[in-house]
Amino acid sequence: MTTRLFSLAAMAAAGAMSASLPTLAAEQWNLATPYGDASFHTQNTKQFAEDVRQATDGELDITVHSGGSLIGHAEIKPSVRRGTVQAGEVFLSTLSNESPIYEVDTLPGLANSYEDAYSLWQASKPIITQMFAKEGLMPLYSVPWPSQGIYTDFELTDASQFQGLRVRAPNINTQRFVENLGGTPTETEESDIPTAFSTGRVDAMITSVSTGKAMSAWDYVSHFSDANLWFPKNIVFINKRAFDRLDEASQQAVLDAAAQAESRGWQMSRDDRAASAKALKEHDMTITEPQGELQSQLQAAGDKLFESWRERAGEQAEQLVSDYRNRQAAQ
Ligand code: PCA
Repeated sequence: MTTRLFSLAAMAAAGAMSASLPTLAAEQWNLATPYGDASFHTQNTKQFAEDVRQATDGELDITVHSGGSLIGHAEIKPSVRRGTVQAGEVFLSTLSNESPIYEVDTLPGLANSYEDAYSLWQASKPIITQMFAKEGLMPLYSVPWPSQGIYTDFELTDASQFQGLRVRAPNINTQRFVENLGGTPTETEESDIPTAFSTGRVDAMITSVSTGKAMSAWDYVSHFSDANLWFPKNIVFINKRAFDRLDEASQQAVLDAAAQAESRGWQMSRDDRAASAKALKEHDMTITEPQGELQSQLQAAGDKLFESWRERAGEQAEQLVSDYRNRQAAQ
């Protein structure tokens, strides 16, 4: 024991003399995300980690494990709660089975632009922060995907085309939406999309242009109906005990880098939306906006979803929506 203490002290002294040696106190964190390196979300989160490293002179070193390489999507939040990993990123609406509050960014007709989506996030942030805090978790930032649309291997012109169609959906409300249209929803992780199509498990999918591009949608489908359904978000969060263990300067570095990641991420989402739509067209995909009858059918399926949410959601959700409406009016 004495020897070990002595050698640690000696190493610390040597470290102090040579700036190139890492300090003994450097804290190592792991951050797990289901999304791959091609995703702008992952690029943003890696930049966040880099900013923290820079700001703390390497005292807090966050390794981002992308593409579900460390932990599967469903296990990320429980693992951060337990402290097995210090940080995680999830698709917020995958938590919808825990509370209807987590459904707010997958409700049709509520927020159909980045401005509205941002107001909705501001209105939901206090409640979501409270809910995370109850589990010993602390949200850092949240960034939207571009709005969701429908990929098919034919031109979608009428909701009757959903009959018998197996549609890949990434969360509960997208599944309900597909059911309301008469289709058969299948929950599939983003990374499993190519296999789901190539093995014939799905015929169509609902997602953004970003995921369409990242998963080479043109290999499986020919049309994207840009229905502008909603702007669902990812959320990056940490274990609160791990945060409390950091010294004050490192805590501040995390918070500052998180604020930057949030504003950078919203811009990245806009840019990626434009670049991805362009890539889909370059791969000969046809992009249309739903018109006439189809538009009203999608609207009706969306209204049904919204009404059923209102019934389930309760007072807290009513409050959230009214706060959102006030912010939207003040934009
Ligand atoms: N891409 C992810 C989440 C939403 C999106 O646009 C997915 O489809 O799984």
